[in-house]
Amino acid sequence: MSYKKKRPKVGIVMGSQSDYSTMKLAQKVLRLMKINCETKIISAHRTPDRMYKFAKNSEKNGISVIIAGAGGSAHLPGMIAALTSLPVIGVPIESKKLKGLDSLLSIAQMPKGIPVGTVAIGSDGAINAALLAASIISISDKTIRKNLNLWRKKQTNSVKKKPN
Ligand code: RP5
Repeated sequence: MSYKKKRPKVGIVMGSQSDYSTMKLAQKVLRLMKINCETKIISAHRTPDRMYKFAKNSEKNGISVIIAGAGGSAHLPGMIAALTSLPVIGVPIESKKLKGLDSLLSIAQMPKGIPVGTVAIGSDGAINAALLAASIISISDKTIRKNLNLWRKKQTNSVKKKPN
């Protein structure tokens, strides 16, 4: 069975269609790692029922890690983390007015008791969220560990010794 036919492993969610240009980078990295994922638009304030159903059913649906991208007040990752004990990685989306500082602080400053792993603002964060998800999955999946280590090796090899 190909990885695509298996049940989802990583759930990528985002508050708006406008987040997709950033969050599709997470999707791309997961696909490179051969990690199956499902990608959805879920807004904590615009579609609260969708968010509740997604979070409550995530474990049952075979999801191991959730990556949640949100901008502005960015409560989506924290709200999802409140509804499931699966690991949640929050990606702060670069907002128009505050350049994502609002998103970053909102996601990183979760009060004790409900953690959300937080990565960098924007595209670096989306890519790192996927790599972190791969790393979490690799604890119990040798193939993914191999894929992740291969990816890292390629990255190392791509760094030139001298600038030109
Ligand atoms: C948040 O509001 C979304 O995550 C998005 O980053 C931000 C702006 O959303 P749109 O107005 O572009 O739909 O909920």
